Amino acid sequence: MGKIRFLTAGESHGPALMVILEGIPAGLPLVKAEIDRDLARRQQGFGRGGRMVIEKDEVEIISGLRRGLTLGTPVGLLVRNRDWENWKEVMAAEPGGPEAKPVTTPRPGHADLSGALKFGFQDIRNVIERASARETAARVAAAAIVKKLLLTFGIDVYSRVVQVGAVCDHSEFHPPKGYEVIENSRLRCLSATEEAKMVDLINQARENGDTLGGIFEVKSTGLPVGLGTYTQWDLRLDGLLAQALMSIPGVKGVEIGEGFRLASLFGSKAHDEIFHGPEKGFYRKTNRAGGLEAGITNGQSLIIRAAMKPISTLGQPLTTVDIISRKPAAAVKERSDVCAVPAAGIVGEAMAAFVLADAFLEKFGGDSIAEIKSRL
Ligand code: EPS
Repeated sequence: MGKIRFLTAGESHGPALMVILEGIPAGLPLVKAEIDRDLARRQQGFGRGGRMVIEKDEVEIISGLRRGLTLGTPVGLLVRNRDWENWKEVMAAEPGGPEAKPVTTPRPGHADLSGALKFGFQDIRNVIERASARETAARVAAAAIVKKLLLTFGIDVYSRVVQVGAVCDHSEFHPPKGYEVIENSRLRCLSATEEAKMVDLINQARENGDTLGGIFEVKSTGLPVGLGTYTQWDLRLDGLLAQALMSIPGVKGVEIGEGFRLASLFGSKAHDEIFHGPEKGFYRKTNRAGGLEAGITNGQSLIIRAAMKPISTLGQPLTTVDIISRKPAAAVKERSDVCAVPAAGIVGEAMAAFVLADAFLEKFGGDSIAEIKSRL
């Protein structure tokens, strides 16, 4: 990504998360409430744990904005961790103070063991804190600005949950129809019937000290033809989107359009035939490609699905080995979520938006919103 760049910092139980976002043109209208709205959306979803009762994420805008308009300068954002109050000693930056009990029993599936071995830590707390999905709050804060930029040019990016455990919602989704249902759903799910089954499954997992994963979908509408390119491997938009989505904690698979299902079809059933009409110009009647052909947007809606594995902190811990004694042990039992697929969907919106905005600015970019409008 060359036009839009961002870096986050912050530990899960440190004082705050921060992010610096670069590449936003001058003159984009923005208010804090627009960022807070997405922060709140990320915190929701049936299956979240005790931490979300403590936090009420809210952004502090440090730079890049003046009187409701972006300045074209780096945007600095801060999201404070309320839980910091309870972790001040354990997470103190200064040396001294009472020693916290080290975490020594790595959770299978988490960064714990590989992280401790990689950095030579004797306390897995040093890994947990930054590997935590808490970091995604900073991404979502920055992406709220990027999404506003895209929306200014008619591009919308929106997520929903289509699977929790083995319960699937097969309902058809044509944005923006259904937004209200999804926003009001406990699991960001379009089908109330499937949502109820998913809730039951999450309750069952919670009772058993177990966790669940699932699949979320990100759809983007209003994309112009020609974002991304086939000319180099690292410029293909499908590859960039897959990387961005795979960077979300817990995500183990990403597909575009019909994705893996296409592999089982004959070519005659797999592709989207092309038509032309006086009003529509070139058009297709199907969208199995999910809006991308050869790494270029084709004017259809972009459809991405990402599979999230079950959360690796289990109430009934799995077997592991203590990194100090090297004896068998039960994995550490941190307070955690049972299912966080709806939250991951909001992070999915964020990551897709970064890539799409970058490609959009690559093609139509300028220093100000007015300049981009004239180019578009
Ligand atoms: C997380 C563990 C839990 C989650 C956290 C991700 O936090 P804690 O250890 O404080 O209970 O709540 O997610 C968030 C804090 C968040 O904002 O999404 C983990 O280990 O990844």
